Amino acid sequence: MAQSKKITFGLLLLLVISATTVKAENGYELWLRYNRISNTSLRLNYIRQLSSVTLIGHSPTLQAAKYELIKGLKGLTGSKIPFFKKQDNGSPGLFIATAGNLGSLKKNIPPSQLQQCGNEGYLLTTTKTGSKRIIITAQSDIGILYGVFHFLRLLQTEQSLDNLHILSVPGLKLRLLNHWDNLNRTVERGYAGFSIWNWHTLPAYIDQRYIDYARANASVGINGTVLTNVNANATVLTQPYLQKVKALAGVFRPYGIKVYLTARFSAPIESGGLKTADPLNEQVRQWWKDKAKEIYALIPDFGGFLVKANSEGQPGPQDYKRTHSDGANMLAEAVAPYKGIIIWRAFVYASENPTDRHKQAYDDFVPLDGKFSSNVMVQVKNGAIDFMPREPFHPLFGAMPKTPLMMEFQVTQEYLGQSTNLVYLAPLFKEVLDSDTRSRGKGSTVAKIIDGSLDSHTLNGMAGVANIGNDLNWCGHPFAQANWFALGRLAWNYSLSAEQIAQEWLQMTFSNDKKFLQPVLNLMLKSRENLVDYMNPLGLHHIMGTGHHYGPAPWVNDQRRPEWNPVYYHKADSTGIGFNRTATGSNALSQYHPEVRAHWEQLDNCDEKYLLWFHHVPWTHLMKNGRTLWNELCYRYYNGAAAVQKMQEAWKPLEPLIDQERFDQIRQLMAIQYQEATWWRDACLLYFQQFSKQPLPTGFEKPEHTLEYFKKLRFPYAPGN
Ligand code: GCW
Repeated sequence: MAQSKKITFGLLLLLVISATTVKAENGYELWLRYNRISNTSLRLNYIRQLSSVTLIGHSPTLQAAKYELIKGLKGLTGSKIPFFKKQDNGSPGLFIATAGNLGSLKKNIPPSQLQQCGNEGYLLTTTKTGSKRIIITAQSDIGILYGVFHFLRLLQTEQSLDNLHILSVPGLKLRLLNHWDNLNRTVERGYAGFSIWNWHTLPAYIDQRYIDYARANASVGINGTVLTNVNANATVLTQPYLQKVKALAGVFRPYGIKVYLTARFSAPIESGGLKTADPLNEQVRQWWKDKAKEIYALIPDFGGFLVKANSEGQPGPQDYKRTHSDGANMLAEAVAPYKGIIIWRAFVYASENPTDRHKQAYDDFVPLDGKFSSNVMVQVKNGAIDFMPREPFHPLFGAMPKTPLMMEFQVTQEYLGQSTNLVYLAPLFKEVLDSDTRSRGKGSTVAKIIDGSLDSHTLNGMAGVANIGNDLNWCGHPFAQANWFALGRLAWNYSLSAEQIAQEWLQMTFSNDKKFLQPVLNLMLKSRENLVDYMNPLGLHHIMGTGHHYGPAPWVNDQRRPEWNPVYYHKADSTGIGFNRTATGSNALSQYHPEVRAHWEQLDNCDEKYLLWFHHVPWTHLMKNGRTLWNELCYRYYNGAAAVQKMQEAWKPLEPLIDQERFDQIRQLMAIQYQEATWWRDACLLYFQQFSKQPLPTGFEKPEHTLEYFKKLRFPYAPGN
């Protein structure tokens, strides 16, 4: 008797322990963890509502949907739910089929809604009559897969499944990742290890990571991936590499993801043995046509080429006195028979050109509006300089109505703390998308330019420079995963708020516990503004370390090209600081619509976020809050760094609420972030102080090191360079 009591007690203890310990996690599962739902009554309710799953059809895409459901439902509910594949057998539960296979259930769905689903959209709905059914339907298999991921997300975020009625259709057609991955597996501006593409073992070896990458992308609606760096290598266009690309395309296809490659403009010379790459040369044109034919024979749904030309040393049509449109149209002609597209980047600037770098892309591209073939898109970075922590929107948005413009955001945090800083980027993305270009009257937002609605373009899209590498947790910083997630979610639906997306991601990635969610949500939402304060307040930009872009280096003035020097951008001197881009300066402002200009043009009422972006401002200038510019600069830098300390404090008490592994990783990274924030603060203020000749406002702690100390710091092996 005593013995059996002991055993029961032991068992109980074990049960209690297993119910309360949080499982070990390394972040590999991303937001697709499918951990057991901790709210028991909710979990039991789900099990009741999902007494069976019927999934009609067996294409590879539907198989992927089924795999995800089996994995997801088992993990989330802890119960093995029976799966059926027969036409309606009447069982209550979840019923999944494309419109054509809905059978008698079709009467539950208004035909107009099915129509609206289009190629990729889906509908989640609950039947009103008969046995209770939850239906996931779409016009296409990929719509079903997207619907399944949405459905799982409802469970992961503990939503009610009663009376569902969700119709979801993507707002943008092309939702792409751009990998800046080299064939030797280094990643330009990659801070999460080496490239996930193991070119050496492809095509024979399919790493599980490729499949999990596709799952993660499909779960947020990403439907294309450019595998290679825009600083391109023609080798990827050779037959052995195309075989490898074909293998990846085969993995991604069921997940609705097309592959794209970057095309090195001089490939006909390097790889084809021709003497020229002149886009008007017949042999060159034929070479690209043959190449396209070769690629499409292997990969019939190949997306097309992304091209960086005549920028930062890359070859391009201007080498032959041709224009960007000549170059793009030649490639467009080669892929047109296969419905391929060309994405031509507008990130161009040249050292021979003395014009403010801010103006160069606009000067080059606006005259070409209307000259691009119909299967060309021009891909424009969100701002005119280069993915700075804060930039005004690129003046090309709204200025090329005859050309479909694709948005290029940077998900990898080249200038936003790389992979040691917790910075949630959705507020940055939203700020740009919501900016009003005024180009076609009030409400001509950047979002409406890129979705094609303002100018009736059918091609439209958004790309994000990926932050993915072969680190165990994919992105280096556990919170960097949120930026990949946010890019996908916004490309699908740009009207989601940064907060909604963060909340979803946190619930899926960490916990549904409100005690965790509230403080962390708060910290994520403030993180980008804090970073702006400790790195680039008030419109400062491009003052980071040379080459690797790690840490502050506003003093650098010895680079070969003027626009590679931080001093070119901040222009600090004894009279003040900032880049005069008004009519008395470079006049980059003239590239914006007069109503936009009006917010920025006058020093006295310029939106202070962009003050030093557009004006050279006296140190004694009075800010709207009454502080002098110098004092405000100090205040911002100190405030930004202090905010990181607050973040650390907010993180500390959360230890019991999540797994130890990720808690510790984040705690350590936050300590690094604090060091880096104070480094930025002290180095920048000591440097600018030489010009302002003013003391730190009273009460601010003195920097621990001298300016000389900061200037001597070297990072020869900083990543991503
Ligand atoms: O942001 C800059 C980067 C380069 C990059 C370039 C570009 C791929 O520092 O590393 O090159 O922009 O976008 O082409």
